Amino acid sequence: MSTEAGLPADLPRLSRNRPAPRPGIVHLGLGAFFRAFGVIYIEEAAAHSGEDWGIVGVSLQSPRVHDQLAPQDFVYTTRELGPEGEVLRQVESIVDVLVARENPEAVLAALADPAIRIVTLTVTEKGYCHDPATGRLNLGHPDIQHDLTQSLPISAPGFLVRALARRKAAGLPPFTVLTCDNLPDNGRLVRGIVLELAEKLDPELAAWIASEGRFPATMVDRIVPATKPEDIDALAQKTGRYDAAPVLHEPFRQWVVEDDFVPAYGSGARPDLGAAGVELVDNVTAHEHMKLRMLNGTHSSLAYLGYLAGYETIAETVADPVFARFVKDLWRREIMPSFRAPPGVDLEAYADALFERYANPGIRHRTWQIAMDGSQKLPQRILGTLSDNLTADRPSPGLSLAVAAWMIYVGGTDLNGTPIDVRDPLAGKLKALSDSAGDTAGKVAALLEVTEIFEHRLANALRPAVTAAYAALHKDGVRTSLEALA
Ligand code: CS2
Repeated sequence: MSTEAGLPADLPRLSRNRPAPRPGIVHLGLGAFFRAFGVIYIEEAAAHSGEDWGIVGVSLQSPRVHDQLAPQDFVYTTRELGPEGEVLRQVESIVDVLVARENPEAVLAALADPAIRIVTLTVTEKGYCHDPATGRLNLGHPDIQHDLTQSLPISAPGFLVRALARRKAAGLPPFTVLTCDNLPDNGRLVRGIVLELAEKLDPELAAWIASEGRFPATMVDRIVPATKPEDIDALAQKTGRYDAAPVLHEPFRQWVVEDDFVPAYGSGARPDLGAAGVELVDNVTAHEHMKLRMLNGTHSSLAYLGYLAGYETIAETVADPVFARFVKDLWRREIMPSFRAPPGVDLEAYADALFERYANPGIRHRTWQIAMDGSQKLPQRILGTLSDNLTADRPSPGLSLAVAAWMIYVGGTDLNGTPIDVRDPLAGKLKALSDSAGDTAGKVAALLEVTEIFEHRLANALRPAVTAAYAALHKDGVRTSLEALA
């Protein structure tokens, strides 16, 4: 057997250099992002204080990451890709990986372990089973329906609530719930979802969580493209050791965390995150707004428009001067005026740095990857800005074009008539709505009526500009439509 590049598959696997740390954190949703971000910060913080902060990773559905990491003692390589070269590092803080679908009881037992003080989450926007337009738990969601009646859950909110119930019954303090997903007011959002579910199951439990639980909000930032088979082979070739699950990332990182952890644990409530460069603040809202609107808002805009223009990655997209101009104008004219910068942050410099990060040729971040789950992303990335611009009477032609590009994208066919592989929890519904209307105005109107995404007032106000943008994209193509904005 050999790998794709013809390397012998019996190359030595990675293994631990030091004893595994005692666990203090369970992480739900062990994807590439957290392994290239939170795990590194936590490992640095633990190294600084000399404490053990091992992490038990949980994959909610797929056994893949378990199967990749188990034969290599759960250690893996991170590959930092900068414009001037790369830095490799071996990360050793994950001590076990559990697969919730296969063994939900093991996950609950881990979450109820007295040694666990924090549960971090990266379950993506859709993993919270909420309604993106309102931020409330979607009680009609099939996973929530399941978790309301069965004691072994399948959803992330279900695991949190059932595990908190076990801790309460055992007389233990709750764990701090530290969400690391790109959602607005993410701490308050997850708190609301957990309380809503707990209330349905046991109002006393809900009251206990409300008074004892802590749900600090966070702003997380690092660009982490998906690892491809060729990346695995290239790394093995370089190091002579086989790592089945390396992660790639850009040099930049920023983690801003509200310093509000469960007080019952005293100084053991969290790792010394500040020593690793995490910004511990009282309120993260300003940072969150900035990041979601400036980075994720333009990422999604570039993803839909770039994909429709035939570009595979963000770096390729912004290498086109028409797109470079578009994204810079989007920041300065439509996004920056829509919110208040966090104290001490120069937004012009922030935008310049973002552009450099997008242009990093080492990071092949696919437009298709970012385009995923748009129904869950649009409200906090683009629609909030549009809504604030409306209130202020500020035009938003670039963001309207981005919404129109998303509508064409979820219609399932690109501008050349080629089918698009749309990944979105609402994909079926969105395509059916688009197909049901005969013309541009009808398609735009039908999609604006999806109340999970668009508020009524905003939908009405957006209709003329988005209809015109949709028609222009079809008639003139993406680049000409962008040039017309300049
Ligand atoms: C991206 C984010 O995939 C996406 O939707 O916009 O993952 C983005 O790369 C990160 O939020 C950067 O911090």
